[in-house]
Amino acid sequence: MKALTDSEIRAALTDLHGWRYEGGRLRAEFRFSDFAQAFGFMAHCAIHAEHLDHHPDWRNVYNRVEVELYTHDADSVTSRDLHLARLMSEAAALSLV
Ligand code: H2B
Repeated sequence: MKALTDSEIRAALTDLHGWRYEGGRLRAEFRFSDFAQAFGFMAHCAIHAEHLDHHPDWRNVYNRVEVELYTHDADSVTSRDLHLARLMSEAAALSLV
């Protein structure tokens, strides 16, 4: 997987709301109405992660899920991270309605 340049990453983030590029990683925080919604979101994203063979570093506290995405193999952010970020944002949008 090829590392993306900082400007490629920043350009991709313009239509990925809630994600920021910080410390060499994509980061986002999702909030839900309760733990069940947060965990449901994580279960949904876990299936995507398995399909993509690409896994988030994440932390859940009650209704909050903090996510960091980067590609360990490339020690950088790649198109796979952007792909997973997009899927996670879509999943969160579904759970929030
Ligand atoms: N997830 C992430 N985020 N980065 C990786 O480099 C990565 C991964 N590599 N999931 C995969 C699994 C690799 O370890 C396996 C062997 O394909």
